[in-house]
Amino acid sequence: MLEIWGRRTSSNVQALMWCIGELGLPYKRHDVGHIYGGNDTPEFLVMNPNGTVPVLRDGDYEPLWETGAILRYLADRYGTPAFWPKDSVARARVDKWAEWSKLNIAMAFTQPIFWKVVRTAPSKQDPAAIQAAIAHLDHFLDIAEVQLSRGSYISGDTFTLADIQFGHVLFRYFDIPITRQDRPCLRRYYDALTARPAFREHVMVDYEELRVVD
Ligand SMILES: N[C@@H](CCC(=O)N[C@@H](CS)C(=O)NCC(=O)O)C(=O)O
Repeated sequence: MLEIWGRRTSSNVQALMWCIGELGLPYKRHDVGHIYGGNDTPEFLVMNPNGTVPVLRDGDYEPLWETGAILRYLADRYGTPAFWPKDSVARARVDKWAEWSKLNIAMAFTQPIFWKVVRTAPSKQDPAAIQAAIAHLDHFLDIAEVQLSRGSYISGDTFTLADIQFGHVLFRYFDIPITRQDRPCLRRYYDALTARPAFREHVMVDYEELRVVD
C-alpha cells in the first residue's frame, strides 16, 4: 500500500496522485501542508527534512520526496513500458519532456503566475510582473504547441510520465483569469486530459482554500 502525505491542493501532490490514479495503485493519503499543517513536526521532518509535500512511502521502504523522483520510482516499479519505456533511448525521450515540463512549464507557472494571481491579495498584485511571467511561459508553451501538433501527447503518440509533469498544471492554467494565446493543439490536448478519470479526480481540484483576499 502506498502512503502519501500532502494536501489535494498542492500542484506537486496533484502530479503524484494523478500518476497513482493512472497506474491504478491503492493508496492512503494524509492532508498535510498549508492550512492543514503537519509538515513541520519532528516526525514529518524525519521523513522529509525539507518540510515539503508530497512525501511517499511504499510499504516499508524509506520515504521519498521530490515529486520528479517519486514519479520516476512509481513509473519504473509499477508503470507499463508504454508509460515508462524499458529501452534507455525511448525512456530518455519521455524523461527529456518530463524534465523540460517540470522546469519550464510547472515551475514557470505555479509560483510566478498562479501564486501571484490566486495566492496574492488583489491589492498587492503586480500586473506587470504577472504579464512578464506569462510571456516567459508563453515561449515554452509555443514549443509545446509545435510538439503537440506532431503527436497526441507531449512526448509522442503515447500517454507517458511526461504528460503527468506537463499536464498537471493545465487545469489551473486554463481556469485562472490570465491572458492566454490561442493554441489549438494545446487546447485539444487539455480537453483530452479532462476526459481522463484520474485527471478529473486528482487535478481538477477546487483551489479556493489557497486564495488570498484583501
Ligand atoms: N521540489 C519539490 C517541491 C515541493 C514543494 O514545494 N511543495 C509545496 C507544495 S506544491 C509545499 O510543500 N508547500 C508547503 C505547504 O504546502 O505547506 C517537489 O517537486 O516535490
